[in-house]
Amino acid sequence: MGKTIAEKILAAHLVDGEMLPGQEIGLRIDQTLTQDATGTMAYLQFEAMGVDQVKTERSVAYIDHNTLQSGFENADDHKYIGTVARKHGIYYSKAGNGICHQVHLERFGAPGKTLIGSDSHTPTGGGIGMLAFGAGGLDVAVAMGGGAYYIPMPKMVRVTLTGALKPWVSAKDIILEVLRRMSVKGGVGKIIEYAGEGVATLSVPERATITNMGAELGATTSVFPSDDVTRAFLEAQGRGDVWVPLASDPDAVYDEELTIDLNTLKPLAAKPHMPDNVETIEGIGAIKVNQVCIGSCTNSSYYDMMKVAAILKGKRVHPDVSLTISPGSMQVFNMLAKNGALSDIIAAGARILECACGPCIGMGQSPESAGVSLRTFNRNFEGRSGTQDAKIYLVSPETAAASAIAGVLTDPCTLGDMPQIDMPTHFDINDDMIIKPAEHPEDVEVVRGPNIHPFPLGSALEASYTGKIVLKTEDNITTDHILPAGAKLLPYRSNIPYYSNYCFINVDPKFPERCKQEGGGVIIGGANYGQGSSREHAALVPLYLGVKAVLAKSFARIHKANLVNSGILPLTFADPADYDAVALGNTITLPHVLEEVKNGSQITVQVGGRAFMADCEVSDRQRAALLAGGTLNYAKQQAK
Ligand code: MIC
Ligand code: SF4
Repeated sequence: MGKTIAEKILAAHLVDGEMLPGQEIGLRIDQTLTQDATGTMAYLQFEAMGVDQVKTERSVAYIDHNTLQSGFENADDHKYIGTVARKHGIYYSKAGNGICHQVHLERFGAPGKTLIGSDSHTPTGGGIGMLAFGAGGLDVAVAMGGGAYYIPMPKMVRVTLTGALKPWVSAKDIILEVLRRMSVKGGVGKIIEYAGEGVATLSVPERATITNMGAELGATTSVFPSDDVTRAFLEAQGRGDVWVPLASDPDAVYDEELTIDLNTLKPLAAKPHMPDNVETIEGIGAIKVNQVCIGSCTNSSYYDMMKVAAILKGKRVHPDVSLTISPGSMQVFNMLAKNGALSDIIAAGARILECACGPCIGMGQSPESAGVSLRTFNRNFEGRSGTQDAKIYLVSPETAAASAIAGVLTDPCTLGDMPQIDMPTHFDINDDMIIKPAEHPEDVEVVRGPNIHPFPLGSALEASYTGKIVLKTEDNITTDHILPAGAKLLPYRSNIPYYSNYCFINVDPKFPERCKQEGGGVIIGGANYGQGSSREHAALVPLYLGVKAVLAKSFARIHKANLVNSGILPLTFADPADYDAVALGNTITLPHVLEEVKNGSQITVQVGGRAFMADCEVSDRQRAALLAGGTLNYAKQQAK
C-alpha cells in the first residue's frame, strides 16, 4: 500500500510503537526550536535531566516573544537562555533576528526532517516538507537529550487544491476556508497534507501560512510536498543542499478528503473571537476599522511584505487607522530596506515595529476600547490583544493593507490590477545574529538572574483523592484563557509563583484564591479544553495551585500531553451528559484512582452522592508518568 508524505517521514523516524491509528508512536527528532516565553522552562527542565550536549542535528533557541524589556525580567530570561544555549550546543537567535518560525524556515528547516518546537505554530515548517510539531517544553527538553517524541498515530487528511487563486486572493484565504469547513476542533488527531495542481502555484511562504494555521484546526501538523518550488526557495536561501523531493504515493490512503477549488475562493476574514468564525469580506461589509496589524509568524515573509508595500506605495493610511508592520525576520526587514519597499511603507504612515511576535501575543499595540483591529495573525481569541472588548478579525495582508488605506474593511479585489511580486532568486543572507554554541562549553557560565525561579514538580498518585471542583468551564477553553500572556504577564514566564495569581483571571478572577483556600482541586472542562498555544505553563501553574485532575469532555493534543508531563490527570466524561450534573464547589472523590489508573480501567468519580465513570485515555508510558507524578519524576525513577 502506498504511503502519504507524513507516513514516509514518520516511518523513517519511528523508534517506538507501531503506526496504527490511535496507538502511541515514538519518533526520533532531528531538530528542535524554542522561543523565550516557553524556552526558560524547557531549558530548566533540560538542565534537570543532566545531559551535557544536545543530541539533535540542530537545536535553536529564539528570542522573539518578550522583547519589550520593560524591566529586568525579559533581559534576565534572554541572558539565561543565551548562556544555557552556548553551554549545551544550541544555536541562539538574538532578539531582533526575527520570529522563530519565519527564521527557522529561512535558515534551518529541511524537507523530510522532524522538528519539534515549544510553540504551537512549529508546523510552519511543513511549508518546506518538514514534519514539524508543537510540543510542551519538557517534550522539547527530552528530544534535545536524544529521547523520543511521542504522539498518538494521527489520521491522514488530504486537502486537494485545484485551479489557481484569483488575483488578490491569498494563501490566508485558503487556510481560512479550511478552518471554515473543518472548525477549530476539526484537525484534532490528524495530519493535514496538501496535494493537487494548486500546490505548484503556491510559493513556500504561502504554503507556510497554510501549515502555520493548521495549529488553529487543532491538527497534529500539516505538510506540503517538497518540489521544485521548495528547491528554488532553499537555493535562494543558499541551502539547496538540504533539498530532497517528497510526495505521497499515488495509491496512498487517506482517512478524510477535502477539495478546495482555488478559482472560487474570495477574500475571507475570521470574525471575533475564533479563527473558524469565517465569512467573506464582502459578506461582513465595510465596517469601520481602528487598527491594522501586519506581521506574525503567519504572514510576515518577504513576499507578504512586498505585497503590502506595493499596495501602500503612493497612498496614505487612513487618518483614523493605526497601521503597524512587523517584518518576520531581519532578513525580510533588511531586504525591504535595501530595495526601497520599506520607504513606501513608512511614507504611507505605517508604524514600524521590531521583527518579533509583538501585538500577536499582546506585547504592545492593544487596540482602543471596543476597537476593531484587522490582523494578519492566526489567533483572535477574546482578550488576547490585551483589550478585553476589542474585536479582532484575521485577514490576509492584501485585505489588511487595502483596509488600512480605506479606513473600513475592504475587499482588495476592488483595488484594480494586482501588482506582480516575484520570489527572489537570492535572499539576503546574514546569520550574524545567530550565535553559535561555544567551542569550549566548560568555560561558559549559565547566568540565572532573580527572575529565574524553579518549576513545580508533581507528586506520586495516591490511592484515592477527595477535593473540591474549583472551576467549571465551557467548550473551547484556550490556553490564553487558562493563562493569559501579554506585556504585563509574559515577563513572568520563569516565575510560576507570581504567574499563578493570573490563572483563569479572565474567566473567573477568584480561581487562584479559591485554589489556595481549598488546597487545589479538580477543574471541569468542556470540549477541546486547552486548545491554542503549547505553553506548558497552562499545566505547570494549575499544578502549582494544587490542581490534581482536569475532567473534560475532550482535550486539545498538546495541552493533554502537558498535563500528563506535569502529573495532572486528564480525565474525560465517559458519558458527556454527566458534565451537566457537576457544579462549582461540589466535593469530588476519586475513590480508587490509583488502582484504576494502574489497571488502565475507567475511573470512578463521586460527586454529591452520585457516581459516574470517567476515562483516562493515556498510553502505558503516560500512565507510568501519571503514577509517578509527572514525566520528570518518572524519568528520575527510571534512572535509579
Ligand atoms: C502563542 O501564539 O500563543 C504563543 C505565545 O506563541 C504560544 C507559546 C506560548 O504561550 O509561549 C504558542 O502558540 O505555543
Ligand atoms: Fe509569535 Fe504570534 Fe506566532 Fe505565537 S502566533 S509564535 S505569538 S507570532
